[in-house]
Amino acid sequence: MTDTAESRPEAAETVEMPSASRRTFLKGLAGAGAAISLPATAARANGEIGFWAKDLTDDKLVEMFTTILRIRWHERTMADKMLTDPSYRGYNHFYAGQEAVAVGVCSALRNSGGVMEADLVYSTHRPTGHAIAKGIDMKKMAAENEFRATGLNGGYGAEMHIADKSIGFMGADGMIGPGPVIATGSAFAIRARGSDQVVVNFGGDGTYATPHFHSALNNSAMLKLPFIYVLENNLYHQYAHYSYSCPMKDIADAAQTYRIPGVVVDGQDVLQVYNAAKTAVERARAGEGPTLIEAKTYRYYNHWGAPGAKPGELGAFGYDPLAISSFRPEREVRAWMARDPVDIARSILIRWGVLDQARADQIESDVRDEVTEAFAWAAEQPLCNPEDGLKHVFAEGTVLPRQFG
Ligand SMILES: Cc1ncc(C[n+]2csc(CCOP(=O)(O)OP(=O)(O)O)c2C)c(N)n1
Repeated sequence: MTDTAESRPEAAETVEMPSASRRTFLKGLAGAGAAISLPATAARANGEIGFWAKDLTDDKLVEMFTTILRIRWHERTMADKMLTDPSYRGYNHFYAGQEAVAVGVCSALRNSGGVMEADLVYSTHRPTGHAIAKGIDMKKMAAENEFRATGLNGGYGAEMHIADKSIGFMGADGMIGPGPVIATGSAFAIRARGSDQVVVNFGGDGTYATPHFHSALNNSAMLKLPFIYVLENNLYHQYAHYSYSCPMKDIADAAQTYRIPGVVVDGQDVLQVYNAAKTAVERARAGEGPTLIEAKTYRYYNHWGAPGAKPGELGAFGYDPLAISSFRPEREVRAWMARDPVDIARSILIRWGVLDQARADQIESDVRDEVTEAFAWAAEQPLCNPEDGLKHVFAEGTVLPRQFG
């Protein structure tokens, strides 16, 4: 086993990356398949990304792989519960398929010390992967997601409102749009305090067409804020391909308007994501301003919940009864699953001599036990009281209904 990585080869010589354009999307529908080749060097589009991952210790690399697995098995376990256990109350916008993005980014951050020390992450309606990568307590998150009183937020938030300030996980957000504006406000406060913290906002391709995306990039560029916008381009916002709301193939091109670095990375390769994130973090900490990172990725499950999925199987396929029609071809899902972030991370670490297959299998088995234990613990917790639902709101007392004017 090597400790660091003088002799390590580059993570991937070439990567198979499904194209983002609507034309290729339609071609995929017509049977041409979704995968095309893209040189890995494209990830270093503007030549400014360091190859930091080569210097990671073996322990850190194993921790990153373990966290990817933790997210994967959290999502699979929860999907199976939704499909098979009628007493299970939780729901989720599943993150499976996108794990390398959350882990690559959060591995480049400071993840302890509370809101005054840790780097801050603002998440989305698809938050469980970001939360696990930031270091959330999985037991308490599982309880929260099932509306249990001992959950992270007392059982009143559930999936789209989980938060844990102690690790700088500032919260999921059910609203598409406002997150980046709140995050840039935080970055402004950090600058005003003279802290070296950094703020990351995760957002989907669906956020490109919101005014908040542009406002956040413009303001953070003008004020050189320690802000990183990680745009997870999983091709679809809900059920619509992103080419319906964005004129560019690479959303990262939007960075040019604001004169900040815009970087495209293969979101299935945790080390490519880490390299880009680390470069952006160094820039932000040094007071040089924001970066937009676009990670090309894919979600294996449906937009919401587990329609189209089968217990014990990864991914959702076929007709989605919640959508007007099946919104993506099965072969596109399978093409992306052939470039799985778990497999890619595992094979890089084995190639680098950091792990062997037996140890990788043992780690995966331990993670599965850990996840099972978290869900079992959560299931035994007391439910929150509906009567307490108005606790922790800004005002107490009675407000008389009245009309204006
Ligand atoms: C202001 C607002 N409008 C509409 C919605 C409904 N909605 C939930 S998720 C979503 C699409 C999000 O797409 P994207 O940002 O690409 O993330 P993805 O779900 O693909 O991960 C929409 C429109 C919402 N949550 N908030």
